[in-house]
Amino acid sequence: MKLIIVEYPDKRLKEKSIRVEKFDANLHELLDAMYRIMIESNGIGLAAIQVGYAKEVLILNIPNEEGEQLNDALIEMINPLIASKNGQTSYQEGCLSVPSFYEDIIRHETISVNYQDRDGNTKTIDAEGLLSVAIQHEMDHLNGILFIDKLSYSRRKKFEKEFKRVQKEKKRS
Ligand code: QAP
Ligand code: CO
Repeated sequence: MKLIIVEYPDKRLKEKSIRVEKFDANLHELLDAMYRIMIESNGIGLAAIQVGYAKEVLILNIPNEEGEQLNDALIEMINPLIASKNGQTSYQEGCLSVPSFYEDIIRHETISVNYQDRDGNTKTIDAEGLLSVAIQHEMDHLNGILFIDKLSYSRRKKFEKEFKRVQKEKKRS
């Protein structure tokens, strides 16, 4: 299975993802292929819609304090739901589907998330810091929301201007 990253302004990124019912070999193959392309693309989080599958599937691989991105830190979340949330935090976010653009986004500081693993087992994670931010960013993708959709009117205009400039540059080269 060879995946490619769907990039803004592709309409698929606005699709609402659908709950996973079957925890079968096809799901496992998708998860494995998502991990490969995320690592290859230097990402720390990826939702299935970013590779064209409108399913409630996301993966996260947050680097440790040494900056190492270890395989055993990989988290796979199927059908995630936020059970509780507290506080506010701001983080400079990016997205593999919106390359080379970064902006500060306000999120909940801590969250508790219920989800299923690749075998359909129910799990709960209490997250803070970058993991909390990353889960919220990836869960937004499942609802067709990009981080740039959360910008103020003036910041969004700044993005659109920057985006057009980069597109023109790409055409010339
Ligand atoms: C989502 O984002 C995220 O522009 C994951 O040129 C972002 O992995 C969660 C990336 C911030 C929490 C905080 C972006 C790689 C990767 C780029 C990513 C790029 C290369 C983004
Ligand atoms: Co993203």
